[in-house]
This record gives sequence, structure tokens and C-alpha cells, in this order.
Amino acid sequence: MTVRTAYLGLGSNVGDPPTNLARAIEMLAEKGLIVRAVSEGYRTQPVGEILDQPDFLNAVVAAETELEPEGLLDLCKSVEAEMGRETGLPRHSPRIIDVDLLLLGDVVFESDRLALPHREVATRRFVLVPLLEIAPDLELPDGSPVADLLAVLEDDPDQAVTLSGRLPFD
Ligand code: PH2
Ligand code: MG
Ligand code: MG
Repeated sequence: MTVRTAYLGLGSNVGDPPTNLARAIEMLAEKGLIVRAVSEGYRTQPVGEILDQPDFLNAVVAAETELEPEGLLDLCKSVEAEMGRETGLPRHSPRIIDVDLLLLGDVVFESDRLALPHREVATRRFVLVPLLEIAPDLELPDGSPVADLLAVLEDDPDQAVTLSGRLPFD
């Protein structure tokens, strides 16, 4: 078995987002992930297909795991389901919790359920800012620096990302 570092992107804009993110991270650990780093929370403007919805709280977690891509995706989805995330809504609807698998070591993977690296890594400030906070020297599987992706997006006025502070862990 290979131990890899996974980077997970978390987001919430329903209920109490700081509590929701903290609870999701606790559940990831309860389900066996070894959590190594948690970014601060960032308040972010909605991006994507539904812009008229509350701001999100986003964060990124680094965790070690021996799981392969689909198994780790199942674990992330089980956290969403157990936290009561509604299913069957239109894409990009408001949600109590979203747990996205961004990167898993240097794995490049594609199935009908999952792509690694996650496609949002390259284009979303709400992913890149917290990711680079906890892993400033991170590289994509092709060896390109993740920091270079943010430099390209730095000036996008429709993707405001504001530091919100530490998440409420016990
Ligand atoms: N997630 C989406 C769509 N849009 N916007 C922000 N700011 N943060 C998110 O986590 C987010 C989003 C789909 O998962
Ligand atoms: Mg998402
Ligand atoms: Mg998702």
C-alpha cells in the first residue's frame, strides 16, 4: 500500500458554515484520514452556475491516506451524506457541505465520477488560496507549481476571497 497526501477542498454556505467545516474535518479523521494540516477559513464569492446565493466559507485540508482515488471519493461523499447534504439539486446549488478531492499525491486519474487533479484546482481562487496557505511549494503531478496557477488568476474581480479566520475546533 502507498501512503499519499490528499488535498481536500471544503465549502459550505448553508446553516453555520464554520461549524459545518469543523464537523466535516472531524468526520474525515474519524473515518481514518490522518489530518496533517487545515487552512484557515476563507469567505468567498459564489462562482459557477448560480451566483445569487450566500457567500461560501471555504478551506483546504491535507491528509494522509492509503486509499485509492475512488475509495477516497466514497469517503468524502459519505461525510456529505451523513451531514445531511441534499441530493438531486441543480449543479452548484447552496449546500451544507461540499468535500472535493483536489489532489492525491502525484496520481493522475479519470473516471466518470472523478478527475485528478480536480478540474477546479486550476481556475478557482477559493481552492487555490487556502491550498497554497498550507502547501506553498506544492506541484501538480506534471511538476508545475500550483502557485503559478494563482498568479494567472490574481486579478479576477469576480472571485473575491477574504481571510475569515481559524475554524472552530474543540
Ligand atoms: N462550490 C461550487 C460552486 N461555486 N463558489 C465558492 N465561492 N465556493 C465553493 O465552494 C463553490 C462555489 C461547486 O462545488
Ligand atoms: Mg465543489
Ligand atoms: Mg463536490
